[in-house]
Amino acid sequence: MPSAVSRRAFLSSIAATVVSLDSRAETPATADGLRILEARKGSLRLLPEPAAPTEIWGFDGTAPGPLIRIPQGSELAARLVNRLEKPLTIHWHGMRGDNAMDGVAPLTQPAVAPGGQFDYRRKAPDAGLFCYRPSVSPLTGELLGRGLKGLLVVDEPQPLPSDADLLAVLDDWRLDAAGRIDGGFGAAEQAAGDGRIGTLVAVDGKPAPSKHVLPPGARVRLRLANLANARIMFIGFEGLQPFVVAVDSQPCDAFEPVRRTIPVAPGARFEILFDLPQSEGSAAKLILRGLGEPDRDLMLFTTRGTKLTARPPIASLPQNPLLPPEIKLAASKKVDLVIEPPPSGSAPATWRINGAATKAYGGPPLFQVKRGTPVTLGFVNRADVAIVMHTHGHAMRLLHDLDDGWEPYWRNGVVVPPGKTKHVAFVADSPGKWALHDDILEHEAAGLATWFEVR
Ligand SMILES: [Cu+2]
Repeated sequence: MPSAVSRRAFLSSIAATVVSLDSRAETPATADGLRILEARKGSLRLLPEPAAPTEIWGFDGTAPGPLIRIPQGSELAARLVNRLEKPLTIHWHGMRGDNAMDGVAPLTQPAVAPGGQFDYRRKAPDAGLFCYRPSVSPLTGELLGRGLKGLLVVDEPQPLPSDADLLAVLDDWRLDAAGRIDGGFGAAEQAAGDGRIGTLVAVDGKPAPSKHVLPPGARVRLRLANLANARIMFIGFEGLQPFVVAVDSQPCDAFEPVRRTIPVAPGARFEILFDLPQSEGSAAKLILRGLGEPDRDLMLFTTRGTKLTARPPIASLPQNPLLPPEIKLAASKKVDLVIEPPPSGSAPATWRINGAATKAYGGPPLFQVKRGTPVTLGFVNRADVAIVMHTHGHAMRLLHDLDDGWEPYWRNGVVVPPGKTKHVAFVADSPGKWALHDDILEHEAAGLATWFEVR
């Protein structure tokens, strides 16, 4: 009879095996530590037979691409090999600093031409869940919409105790009836509206829901990333009590989300801990709330086997000591972005920032600051659709609407509902040219994209 400890260790190894056996099989490094990420065509079974498998573009021909997993403080070294007919980069979404490795063409590097390659080498000072994906203005929406995306996990030295460590790429695919990817990228109604919303919701490259069988009482660490082009996902938890322990790669004090629901915008990551029910045969699940469509199941959990002994209450990850303990708002550089949607019926559809069309990453910077300057940004959304404003290279605080407090977690991207204004603050502590854009990629391609310079 194995002890609880060895049984837990055994279960952890099962969970690790499950993760490494799926479509996100971890990519091995070469002798010099370089991981090769080959962008090429592949196919994915998204619709049941008799539909044909869907032709996709993916890193190593899969979607999501291979999982990259490295220890905190180590070097991330990856070679992008472009076997597609489009220019590419890899943007390491959520990583702070190291501007030359941020992978935004043409802002931080020229795009890698078909047949070319590019080596990324950068330190990984923060532990957390990140993603990797191309950023090539204005093609990014098509590159992701055809499947170029993957996860990067930077492991903290002392992981939170858990019985299962699950990763989930949430995505949606826009398919025609035959299962082919809808080629209508850049459509004006998507650029001016909600973006490219997929017809098929997927978890890890397979139609939702994913199914997980674990022992009663198992503690689950679940790391979610929304890698869809445009769908803002409101995700509810049923049959379990979730605690958020990290948002957008940065740990926070563990908290139970209001109404057991989290809003997960494109590009957002959440780490959640929960305990499965104590009784065998119990069910728990994650649900994608409808917002005009029926609710649908995302992830289904069933308990089976020997009950595990209860663990101590869920604890927080250590906070990131590299982030500023305070941001001097009164002394901050204040920049408002008044964001206006394309006039109805206009083609091409062009968003405007502060009254003018931007030239995205090829135009002048929105602002320049000296390194170390606190910055407050106001996002004034004059559109009747939500936008998701993403700042590269920095972690931001979302400020309260009515006082100078802030939400108790860090963000890379914030949802600004239709007609609303949101303020964020951060310390511009990394020199370089940083993209600032809507992470609804059809909005970004249509001009809701600019940049700032830290000198
Ligand atoms: Cu990003």
